Amino acid sequence: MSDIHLGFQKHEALQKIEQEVFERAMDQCISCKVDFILIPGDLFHVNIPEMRVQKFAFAKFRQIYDASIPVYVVYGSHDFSPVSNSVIDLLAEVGYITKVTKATSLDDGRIKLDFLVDEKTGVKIAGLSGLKVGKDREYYEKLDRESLEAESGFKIFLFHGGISEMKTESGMDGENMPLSLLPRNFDYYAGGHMHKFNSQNFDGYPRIVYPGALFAGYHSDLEDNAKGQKRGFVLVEFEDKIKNVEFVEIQNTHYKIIEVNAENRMAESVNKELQDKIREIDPAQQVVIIKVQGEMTKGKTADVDISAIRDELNQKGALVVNINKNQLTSKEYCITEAKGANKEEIENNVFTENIGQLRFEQKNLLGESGVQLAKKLLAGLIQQKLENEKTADYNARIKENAFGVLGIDTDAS
Ligand SMILES: [Mn+2]
Repeated sequence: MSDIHLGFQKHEALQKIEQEVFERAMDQCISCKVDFILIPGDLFHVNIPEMRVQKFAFAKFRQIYDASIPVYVVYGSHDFSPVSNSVIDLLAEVGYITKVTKATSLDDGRIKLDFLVDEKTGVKIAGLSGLKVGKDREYYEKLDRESLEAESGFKIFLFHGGISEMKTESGMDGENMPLSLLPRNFDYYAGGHMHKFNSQNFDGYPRIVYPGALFAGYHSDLEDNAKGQKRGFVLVEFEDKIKNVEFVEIQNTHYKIIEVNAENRMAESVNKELQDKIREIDPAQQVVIIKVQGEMTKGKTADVDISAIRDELNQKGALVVNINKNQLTSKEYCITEAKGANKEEIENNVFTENIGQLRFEQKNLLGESGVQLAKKLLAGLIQQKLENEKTADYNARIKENAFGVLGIDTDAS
């Protein structure tokens, strides 16, 4: 299994699903009595996830360990740490999982990978972690392939990255590498990074398999789930050769998706369609995903009233309401390009040229005073989090800045 992304979810209801899906997948491995588990990266969403996540992960891996099931892991691009500063390394330190990558630099500059042998089955496993974008390729190009390819026996290669020949997910092409960079002649290639299940055979590469994300690791994964993308892991049966590769679905939750095309329409008619559509569904205990896209003829994108929709769905018991307006624009209000010799000038010009498109009753938000206010607000919002500053403290500080600039009394609310 791969791309579990533990710790990605921010919403409590989704955190619970993320945990349950992981636990059920692991429980199923225990009840199937698998010989071992392979995780080719992105087990965690970040290298050091919050304590809540570490707790349930350690508890589950302890059970896997007690069931005598080895877990072989490489870092993904998310849980990677160049200095072994990842919760992956803690799990490896206590012996619950085993890091596969055993690389040594040869005198000629090439990189030699050693095999690890699974005690019970004698399977030989080698692999490479996913690195930050672009670094992988360099690493693969330096690999001492001959020794990897010549090794006898049943061999598995773990890797984290996209393969151009297998492209199925749009928008990720730039990061993919050619298949030929992988060493040949392994019996099975356990791939991570691609979030949709994909299994293909190529000459010299008999089985390249991406199980895909176990639940969701990108925001778009939830949308894909809502559109019917199945999630789970891959169960592989082998003796001296692969006998069977089976996708095992793990259910996660129930979804409702509402899509509205706002192209050439006005905000009122988009709002009306949204309201009609949400009344057609029963959102109780569902993850509701609302996607509004296209270029409106009139009004601001903020006129598409999502807060009323969110309230109504929450009142009817929706588990989570996700609203995606990323691809919604308006002809009437679009940021015009502004030039300038420096940051100060560019900011000034952007605000001055765009503020004319706004219609507010409060006159101080318009004209020169509006520009000055916008600049002050930007200066207040642009501040970075301080070292060791807690997120809650940072959020409070930024809000205070903004309300201060706008002259809003926060105590009154
Ligand atoms: Mn991933």
